[in-house]
Amino acid sequence: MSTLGVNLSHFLLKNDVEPALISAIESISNACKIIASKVRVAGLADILGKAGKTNVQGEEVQKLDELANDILVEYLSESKVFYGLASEELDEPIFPEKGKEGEFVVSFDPLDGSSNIDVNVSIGTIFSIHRRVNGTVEDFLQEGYKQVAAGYVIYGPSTMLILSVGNGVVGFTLDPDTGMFLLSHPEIKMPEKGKIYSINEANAEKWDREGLREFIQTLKQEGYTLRYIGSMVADVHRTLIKGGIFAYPSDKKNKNGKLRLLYEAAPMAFLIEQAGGLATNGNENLLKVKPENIHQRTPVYLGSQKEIKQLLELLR
Ligand code: AHM
Ligand code: MG
Repeated sequence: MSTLGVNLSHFLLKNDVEPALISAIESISNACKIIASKVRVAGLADILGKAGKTNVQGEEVQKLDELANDILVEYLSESKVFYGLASEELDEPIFPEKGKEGEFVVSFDPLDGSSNIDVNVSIGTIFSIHRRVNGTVEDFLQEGYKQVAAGYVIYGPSTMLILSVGNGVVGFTLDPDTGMFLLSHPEIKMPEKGKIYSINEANAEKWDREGLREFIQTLKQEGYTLRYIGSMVADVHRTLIKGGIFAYPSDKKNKNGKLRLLYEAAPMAFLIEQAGGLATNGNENLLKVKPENIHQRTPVYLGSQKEIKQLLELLR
């Protein structure tokens, strides 16, 4: 079912998503609605924060990425469906008291691109859900293709939830009047080929992967243009909708690049592939990489079929 305007829970029910997974996704979407409301007034929070570091409600003013993390931890710990939580903001995973019988583990980046908060540029929350297998930290270290759901919420001019439960990609827009995520993009399919490349080209001198500079040069000759926001959620969102390529490669200083496998690369790779694109670390499909630790970094190349195939031919 893909009736425009239907709300998230109804959509999941109608698509026969298992009840525990519906609860899991609902708890994430509820936490993200709260984060969206904080992001919307981020500038004000700073002004209010100056008076003794408490806001008008008498609450302590926190940095927004810490706040986003606290909100997610609280909501997801209460939801009973998550046996474990791993966050980019926390050194170790959390195993909530109420999640002892939980069927899933979730990994998330609470507020990706948070260096962009000060300049009012789109940022987001990224999440990845795996099934509980052993009931240990090992459960977070499953390959990306084993995700049962992945998605992100982008806090932009509108707040959107982009989601895959393994049968395509759908998008919901937060309706400020009803406070509900309503289906706005029933089937997100990437074009076979795009016109945009998205990479921090200031690092070009440092890139250590042979063939990458040549690849970018080829795209320029083919008439591609560059768009780079520096906020992965925003850059991937554009790539998902318009096609092209987003990359964060390794370089001489950062041998594994910058982005994290669990919280950023794997969920985005899942969405990109579910929308018909390809995702690689330059050597293998990102979804086949078995993580060795929860905070592991990886080079990332995500995009349309044409660009990723072309890249893989040139990389040495
Ligand atoms: P963060 O998780 O600390 O916010 O860092 C990740 C962000 C991504 O959103 C973005 O793709 C990347 O960092 C940009 O890095 P750079 O400024 O080096 O181009
Ligand atoms: Mg991040």
